[in-house]
Amino acid sequence: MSFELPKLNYAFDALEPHIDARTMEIHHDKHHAGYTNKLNAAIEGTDFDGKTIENILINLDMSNTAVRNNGGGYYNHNLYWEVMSPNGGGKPSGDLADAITATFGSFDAFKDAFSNAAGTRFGSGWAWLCVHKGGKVEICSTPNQDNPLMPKVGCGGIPILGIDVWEHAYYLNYQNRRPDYITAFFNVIDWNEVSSRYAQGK
Ligand code: MN3
Repeated sequence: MSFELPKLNYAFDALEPHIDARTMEIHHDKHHAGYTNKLNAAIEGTDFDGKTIENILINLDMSNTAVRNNGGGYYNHNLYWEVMSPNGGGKPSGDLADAITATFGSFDAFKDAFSNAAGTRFGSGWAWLCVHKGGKVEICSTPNQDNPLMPKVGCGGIPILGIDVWEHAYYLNYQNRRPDYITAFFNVIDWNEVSSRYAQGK
């Protein structure tokens, strides 16, 4: 069994003007495809073959850099595409909104904290909103293609929202202006999808 590059649920240009079509196309068809192919090559014939990506990452030996980098890259981008939507933006409601308010005090305070985590991640990496068992949410950032499912990485828990802050995610449109990309990302967050992941993860 091998992992497949998922199809996007929307067109490459569907997230414009927030994320441009060319960036989306290269990011999905080249970068994510590359992680997928290299992950498959790294696990072929090993004990990982046939396991779910979550199972692989949770039980990962962090010294296995091929699976760490490419398995992380495969999982992280799957999540990233799905938590964005042309109909996104706004704020969460229901249980997720309550959990965010309980931890951060308000949605605006959460937005500041998440933006800060994404903006201050030095070099390449990701910022996450994760849910812990019981429903508490937490923000962290991780380098490269690491994520909190991996042993002793970031805040732990299950990622329910993630932003890619590698330059390949924004450089064509925003150049060095990562903060502008982070602000724009909030206009495409699919809070229904994040809420559904919160409900499953808690
Ligand atoms: Mn990327």
